[in-house]
Amino acid sequence: MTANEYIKIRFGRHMDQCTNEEIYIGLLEYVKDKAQNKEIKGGKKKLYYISAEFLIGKLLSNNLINLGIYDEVKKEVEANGKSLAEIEEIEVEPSLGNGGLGRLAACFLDSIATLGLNGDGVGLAYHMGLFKQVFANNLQNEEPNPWMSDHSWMTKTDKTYQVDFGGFNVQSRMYDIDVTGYDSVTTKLHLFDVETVDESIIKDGINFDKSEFTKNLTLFLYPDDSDENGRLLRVYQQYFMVSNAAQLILDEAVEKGSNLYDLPEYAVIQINDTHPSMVIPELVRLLQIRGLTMDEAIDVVSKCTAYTNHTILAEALEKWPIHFMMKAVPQLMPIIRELHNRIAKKVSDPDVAIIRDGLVHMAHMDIHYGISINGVAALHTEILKETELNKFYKLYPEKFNNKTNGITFRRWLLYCNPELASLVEELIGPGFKKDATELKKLEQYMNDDAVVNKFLEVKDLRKKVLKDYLAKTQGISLDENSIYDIQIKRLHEYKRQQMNALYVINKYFEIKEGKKPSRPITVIFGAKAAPAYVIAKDIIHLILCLQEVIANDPQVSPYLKVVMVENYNVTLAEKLIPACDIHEQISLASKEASGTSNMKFMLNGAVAIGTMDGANVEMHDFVGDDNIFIFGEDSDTVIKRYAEGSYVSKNYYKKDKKLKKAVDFIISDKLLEVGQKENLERLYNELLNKDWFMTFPDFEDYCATKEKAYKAYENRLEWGRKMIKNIANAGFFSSDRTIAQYNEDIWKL
Ligand code: GL2
Repeated sequence: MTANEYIKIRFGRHMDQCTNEEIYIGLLEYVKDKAQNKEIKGGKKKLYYISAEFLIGKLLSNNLINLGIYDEVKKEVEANGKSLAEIEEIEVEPSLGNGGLGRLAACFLDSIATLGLNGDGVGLAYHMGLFKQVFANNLQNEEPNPWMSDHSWMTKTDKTYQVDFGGFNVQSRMYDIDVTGYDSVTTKLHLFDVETVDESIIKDGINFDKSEFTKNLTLFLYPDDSDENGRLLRVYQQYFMVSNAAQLILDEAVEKGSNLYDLPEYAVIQINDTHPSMVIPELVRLLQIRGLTMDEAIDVVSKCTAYTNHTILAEALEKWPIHFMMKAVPQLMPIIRELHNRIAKKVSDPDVAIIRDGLVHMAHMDIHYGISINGVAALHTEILKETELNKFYKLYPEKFNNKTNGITFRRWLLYCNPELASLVEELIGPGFKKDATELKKLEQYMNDDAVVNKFLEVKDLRKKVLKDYLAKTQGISLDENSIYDIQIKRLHEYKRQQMNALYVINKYFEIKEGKKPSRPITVIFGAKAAPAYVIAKDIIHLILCLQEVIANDPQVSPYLKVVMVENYNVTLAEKLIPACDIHEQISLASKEASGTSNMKFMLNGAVAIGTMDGANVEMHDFVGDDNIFIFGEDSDTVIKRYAEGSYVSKNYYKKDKKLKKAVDFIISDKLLEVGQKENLERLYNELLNKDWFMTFPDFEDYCATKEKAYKAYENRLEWGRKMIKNIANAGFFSSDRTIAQYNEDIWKL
């Protein structure tokens, strides 16, 4: 049945008589039907990828592409005088993630299905997801982000479980989203929810009564944890997620014939960061209820789980106070104590203990009781082995391995940049769609000027598309002849958006002094700051103030523009990335575990300005010095400086006049005209007295490297060659490669 015929039956009318809403609903149901027909038949062993986040993005076009019916449906829609792009706008992006970690989980599901592996995702159905960002008075405000509706990709199942907390229990419900593989099978994303959740308790912005746990359990992703109830809620959420997952895992194994002693033959669990770590004691607990002894249960579980570490920042290596655990999940504490004691008997070093100073170290539990621990880029894994987790590495060298992150080329090339995809196909054939390493064949065209010009033309076209999109959706006007210099990622001091902002200030002064750039520059930011992360919000404030001051300065505005897009999300990324000329990957070396937007930009022919951090290092290995702009101190220098505790930001400020002038501008009258004194002064003082992520030592090199990049951009043909070199070498960063490696080394499905 064609989409047209389906819609005719569904609405009793031909497509051309339907509204866009009706066509959207019709297509959604049509696609769901098709996806379900491709459900994987299953195998004995199954992967459960448990994650607090799945940043899946809109699904209509993605599913049409993966099911191989995109062109056909688009034609049908157009033949009826409608536009698929407009129909897509009706879909609300599910807001089930925050950043790279969540988007990675979504790319992984796509690749798992594409490779035909028996694996499902397990997470939570947050009603409001991550907050929606709204700007007012140059400040970030947070609003609820409702995305569920009657017509959604989620299908209600009849699976429900009881989840017990200290003093109360809840009944869960499982909802499924089909995950279509590219020309392959369909797997599932299982999202758990609880029926007592009550959206009406949300008051002004994203505030709600944090003590009403049965009403707020699945309201928000990462609810504010700046107070005790907020932190408790996070424990409740995590336990709710893993208790459901554990019950599902055991049920499915038993259904397939497991006697539970052989569970490792039926299930492997990937613990994505430490949010799902409680799955270990929960499985031990449930196995005991089902008849295994403590010894047997621990033995079984420790053959089933694997842990991925996504950051060396302490804030993400969760440690929960025992009194929280006693309150929220008292049934787990005896098991966690047992897990702790067994290790303590063998290893006396308190640094590797599971319980220390009244805190339960979740990552330590994962490492002692799992089969694998992996970092997400070569450098990151080395840092884990040599410094952060060195003592664990010495205990279990065989458990440590690297899995450099990847992205799905279906969404991040075929869907988001069809013009580039067809140019590539015209040149090297369609093989790259299934085998990303075939992109390498593009290198043979690097000296063919006619071909190079075609790549430049596609970029120009995508810059125009972005311009139109931002004009329409956010009232922003761009100059498509300017250089689009883009930094889009979570707002965090280690990612150093503040350094980019200082560069902007520096450029502003240069232009005022008459040193005009040969081509206008548009510096684009997109970032949400965690609601309780004060300095991150101050950095957003600074950027928004700069945007206003510069836009209103006729001397500067023809040459420099700052744009901060509102509510940065997957949908915006899909428009920004294909249009980008230069992307900013400027984290403090050693701090960005991998980065994944860097890979998406590379694939879309943008050139990076970056530090030797995360996956930038591997990108540099592939493309060489001429095709990526590397600057700044390396991770060894940075790690050493932290160890010595010798960094004094003020010394750099005093030495470097350009830097001093830029930093002082933060609290200048000019900025205070449009900004808040409190916020700007706080940020100024933070930089001057702390600058924990060391922007000042890298500033000079950063400025010089940006100038080099802007200059290089003017040689259009040479720049086009850099673009091709980047695209041609992006193949390694396909999540199909990453997932194949996970399977080969860890999951063994
Ligand atoms: C992150 C890292 O910061 C990022 O560098 C990495 O690419 C992703 C995926 O591995 O994981 N860790 C983390 O907590 N978030 C990330 O994006 N949110």
